[in-house]
Amino acid sequence: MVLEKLSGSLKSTLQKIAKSLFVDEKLINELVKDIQRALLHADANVKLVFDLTEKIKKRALNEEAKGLTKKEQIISIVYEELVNFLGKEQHKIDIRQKPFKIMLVGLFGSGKTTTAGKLAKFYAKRGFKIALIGLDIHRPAAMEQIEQVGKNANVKVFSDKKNKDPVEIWSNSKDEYKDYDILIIDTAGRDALSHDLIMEIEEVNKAIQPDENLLVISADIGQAAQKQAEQFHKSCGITGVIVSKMDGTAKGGGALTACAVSGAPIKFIGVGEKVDDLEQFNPQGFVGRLLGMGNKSGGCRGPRQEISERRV
Ligand SMILES: Nc1nc2c(ncn2[C@@H]2O[C@H](COP(=O)(O)OP(=O)(O)O)[C@@H](O)[C@H]2O)c(=O)[nH]1
Ligand SMILES: [Mg+2]
Repeated sequence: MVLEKLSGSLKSTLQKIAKSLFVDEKLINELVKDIQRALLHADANVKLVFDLTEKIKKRALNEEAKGLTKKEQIISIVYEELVNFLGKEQHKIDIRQKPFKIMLVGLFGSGKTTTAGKLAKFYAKRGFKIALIGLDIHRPAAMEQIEQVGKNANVKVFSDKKNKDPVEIWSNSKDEYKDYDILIIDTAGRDALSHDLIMEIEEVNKAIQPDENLLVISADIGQAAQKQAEQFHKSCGITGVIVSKMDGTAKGGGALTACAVSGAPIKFIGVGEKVDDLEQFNPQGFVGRLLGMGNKSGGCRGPRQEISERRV
């Protein structure tokens, strides 16, 4: 699973509570220290972590257990506050009309093209007809990559190896878009959010008017994700974030919390290089798995597989 180390530390902390003879302030202080250590190792922001653990401590000391044992109550407080920490609610994409346009933006190497293929597969599996549109005109071999990605996901790709104008590439196939339910648009990135990149995204944005403008962020940048999400939001109005490469780094916890605090809802996470390695992000299910609650604890807190958006 992703964030294995964080999960291991949090689980053993909760086990410590479960195994203790009685709950007192000393144990709660220990719990708080353990959680702080675990989250700081995952590169979560120090201030955010201290705010979180302060809340946990206050609630654990002051709230009544109401039908639960004190230990159960504390475990439930940790769960609830971690869910809040990661954005609280799930933010699903509502495919509102046809063709629904999802554009991916982000820095070079963040995982846009790979994620475009994963999204294509994700929605194709749910019965939508998908086309990928390759607008990365800068990176050599970008068009071959998107074609390969489209082949793996078994969907149509619109691209143009010779054209250097992304707006033109988009416009040239416009008549054909009405045949698709969802268009997934892959754009170019740069090494940093530069004036050139902003200008290009703005132009593409104006021409396409995407329904969802999703920023792809690599989890390995940890808490720096906050600044990146805020910068992209300011310059090109993102509607959400996809945190990629959650499988390859211990810093993913920091990236997730940083996005949550930036106010940009995390809609998906990438958990591997393959076309199926994408999950809708649901803070409740995610924290449930992190703490090892899964479906075993009665189901209500486990990962809930979303099938409600499945096409009938
Ligand atoms: N391990 C892992 N690698 C990923 C993930 N998403 C993308 N990558 C890899 O990251 C690299 C850059 O991805 P790419 O899609 O080309 O990034 P782009 O420049 O933003 O289009 C490639 O080697 C991908 O295989 C992920 O979720 N997990
Ligand atoms: Mg790319």
